[in-house]
Amino acid sequence: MKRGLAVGATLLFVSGILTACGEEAAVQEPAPEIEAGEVTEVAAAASSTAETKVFGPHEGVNQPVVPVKMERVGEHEVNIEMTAQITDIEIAPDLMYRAWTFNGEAPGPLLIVNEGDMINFKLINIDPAIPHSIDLHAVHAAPSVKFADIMPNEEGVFSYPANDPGVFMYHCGTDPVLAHIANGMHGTIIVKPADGYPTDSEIDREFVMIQNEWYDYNNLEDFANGEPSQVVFSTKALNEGDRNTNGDTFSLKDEPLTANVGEKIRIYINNMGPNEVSSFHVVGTVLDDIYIDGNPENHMTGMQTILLPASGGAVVEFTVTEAGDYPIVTHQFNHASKGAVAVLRVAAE
Ligand SMILES: [Cu+2]
Repeated sequence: MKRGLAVGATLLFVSGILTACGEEAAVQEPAPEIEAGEVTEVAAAASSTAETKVFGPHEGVNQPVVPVKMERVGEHEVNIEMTAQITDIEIAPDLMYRAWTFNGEAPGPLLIVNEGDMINFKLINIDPAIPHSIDLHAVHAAPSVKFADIMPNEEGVFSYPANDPGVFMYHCGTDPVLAHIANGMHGTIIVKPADGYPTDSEIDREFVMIQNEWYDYNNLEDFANGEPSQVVFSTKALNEGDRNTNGDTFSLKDEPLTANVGEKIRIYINNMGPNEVSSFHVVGTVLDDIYIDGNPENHMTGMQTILLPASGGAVVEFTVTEAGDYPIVTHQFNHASKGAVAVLRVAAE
């Protein structure tokens, strides 16, 4: 709404300037001598909606979600196939963002492999306009070779060993990386530890949560020097039937995550940035066990808030001892006030 008003105000302002006298009739609609293109261009600078400002080559491009393909083809080998594509995402009520995505989701689909797996990765770039790529933080690989750009309407195949357990970010690494991440090309890959976590047997319920920021639509200047317009959470399906949401201000408030009193909850959390850290905090409990970056070796206990750098992940575990609503936030409340609040609704058994 606020942005809609801003665009309207800009249009009125521009109309006034261009017609020089600000007659009432001219304010109602652009004067005939104004080229429509001029107005569109100026108005676009203040807008973030897909309807009013779209990267030229992506005008009219809104590609349907393509399910990710993950197939185990051997005891220690998995094939993953993803698309790079352009898809509209609702990031706040009635605010659409023409996101650059993996598979039409932002954050992209959750990837899950086992420690020791060889990942055979195929990236199909169906964006008709620009190259994209995949940078997996979970692997050792030469970026210039294995994270290489895939041109529009082409595909690339790369193999990577996943030998480190944890909760890792993946993202598009194509220049300018900031634009590709801020426009939505990021996600989480979980590499499950071969020997599990020492607290596995205590866990009753688990979720995935991801934090990311949104800025003015495809505005590299705002990505680089501005403040995020929205800071958001999403959840992704860890098991079949779990929810998949995009990074938005409302989904995890309108429809809370749910648990029962007395349960020990595990959350796989990952911060996409692109720019901000997360001070991840669950109101009404203490984080009993924390595995920084999701590695079982990085076990910490009894923490109130964990710091996730841009790209950083963790596994956090806590108990809910009373029924009620438990907000989950980044304790940087300027960011929480921009959307980064989820609710865990705990029912009496
Ligand atoms: Cu990209």
